[in-house]
Amino acid sequence: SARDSQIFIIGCGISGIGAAQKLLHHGFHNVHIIEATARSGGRIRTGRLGDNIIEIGANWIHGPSKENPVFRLACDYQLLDKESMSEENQAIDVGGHPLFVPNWFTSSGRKLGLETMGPVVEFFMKLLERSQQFHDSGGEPLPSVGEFVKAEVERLAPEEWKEDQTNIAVKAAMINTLLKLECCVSGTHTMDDVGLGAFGMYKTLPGLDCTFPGGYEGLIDHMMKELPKDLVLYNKPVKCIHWNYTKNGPSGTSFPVTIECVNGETFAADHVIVTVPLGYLKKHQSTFLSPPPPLHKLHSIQRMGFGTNNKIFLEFEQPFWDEDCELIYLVWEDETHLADVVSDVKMSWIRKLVGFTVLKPTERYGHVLCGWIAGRESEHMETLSEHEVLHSVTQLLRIFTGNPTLTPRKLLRSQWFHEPYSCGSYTYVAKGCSGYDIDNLAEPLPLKGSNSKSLQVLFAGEATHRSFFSTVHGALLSGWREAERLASHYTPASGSFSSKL
Ligand code: 6YU
Repeated sequence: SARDSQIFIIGCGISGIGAAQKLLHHGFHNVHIIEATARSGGRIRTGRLGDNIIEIGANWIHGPSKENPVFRLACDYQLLDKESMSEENQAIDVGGHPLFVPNWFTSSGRKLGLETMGPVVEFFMKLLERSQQFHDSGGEPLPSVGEFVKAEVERLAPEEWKEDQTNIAVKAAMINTLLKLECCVSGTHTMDDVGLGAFGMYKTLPGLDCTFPGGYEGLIDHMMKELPKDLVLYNKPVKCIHWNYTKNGPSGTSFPVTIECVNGETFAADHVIVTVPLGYLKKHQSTFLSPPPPLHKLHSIQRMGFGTNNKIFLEFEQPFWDEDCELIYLVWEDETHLADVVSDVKMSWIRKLVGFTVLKPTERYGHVLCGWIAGRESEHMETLSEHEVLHSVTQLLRIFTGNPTLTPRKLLRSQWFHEPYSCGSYTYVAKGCSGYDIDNLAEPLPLKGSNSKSLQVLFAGEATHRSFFSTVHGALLSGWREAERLASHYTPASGSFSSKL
């Protein structure tokens, strides 16, 4: 029967796991996941710094409320604390920018107050909100978010900062800090690479972002427990997917797809769901699919953005931040020119480190900070030894706090760009791209209307979700979507049948 078809999913991240879960639910029983590494979870990865649980990859449930499938699963598995599940928490809607209690430190060792910096943050947030509105209205005046925000700051700041002339230079420098923070949020080198027209495509859900007290990977563990033990083939990087290719199977059946692994093993399939990260597809675009995908799909793979955002965790004996502080901003007072990239990556990469989130609650974590750094500066940081990174961060903090003996106890950083099966952190909609590029990424092969057997290669993963790209819930929904696509391929909707009568 149709349910006997051989289905392989490439990648055991949350999108691959989600696809497997739904296919089994629909009664397909020849389902396997082929995973390059020795573990499940992909970019969801929980680690340890001393006794502390830390998130090396995904951090928050963005928009934890009923509509978010990751939130629903986390509630079902009882992985969240009471406060995160409360109705109040679900109802808070901050449009994707949680209002962390901030501390501002500057490169002259000053600590600035809310009266100076609060209005700068508000001013910047308004510009970001306006950047999102071109998606509905079109007619964007500039190609990128970075160019738009910078032009608007130049135009409006004199008026905006007219009343309070003190700290004008530091306010301008603060805009650079906020731009660098947006680079981390979008996972890009510079906001000049993020398309203005498509910026508003990303949708936020209500709910105040929350974390998993026991680690994000607990979600993966629970999902994996519901799948058959031998479903995943680990340590088998796939080298090439040969499609439109007929191989005779054991009982005279023929399969349109053959999966070739790096170790030479092959698997014959009716359908393959590809969930590898966009960064991986970009890097291996000329070899991963044979024949190569049609040009419009290839172009979208090339044009869409996939950048690096890394974390640097630090543990301290004592906090140098306020007790209620949730986010530490670093402001370089000498950066008077509007820019979110450094001029010399090797020498000054550390300037891209925008600041730190404080791991809470303190009773659980002690005094641990998570530093954020995006872009090519972040990719360079990955090439340095842990010792070199610790040295640079220590020097930086001594300057910004004015405390010449401040010394972090421990350090751990992520290296997403050099992870061979991620090749970066997550997707953004690059300059010149639109929702059509995401549709092209998601479009199955062969294309509709071809004479070959359909739905040979399907595409899921974070990058293929039009409004929730770059998130865990986007990835999960994309896996479910491709499983449903296969299920409805074999079960023509009864509705459409009766409507013909
Ligand atoms: C979220 C968050 N979060 C921080 C950091 C990172 C990410 N995300 P996977 O890669 O998981 O799986 C693919 C598998 O394929 C993998 O196991 C590979 O080993 C395997 N594979 C590859 N090649 C193969 C081959 N050849 N053969 C076989 N197997 C192969 N998301 O919701 N909250 O806080 C963060 C964050 C540092 C790196 C995140 C966050 C992104 C998610 O982690 C990610 O989307 C999913 O885990 C991907 O799952 P998957 O299955 O698709 O791939 C306005 C506007 C702007 C828009 N952006 C704003 C949104 C903010 C985004 N937030 C991110 C922020 C953080 C901090």
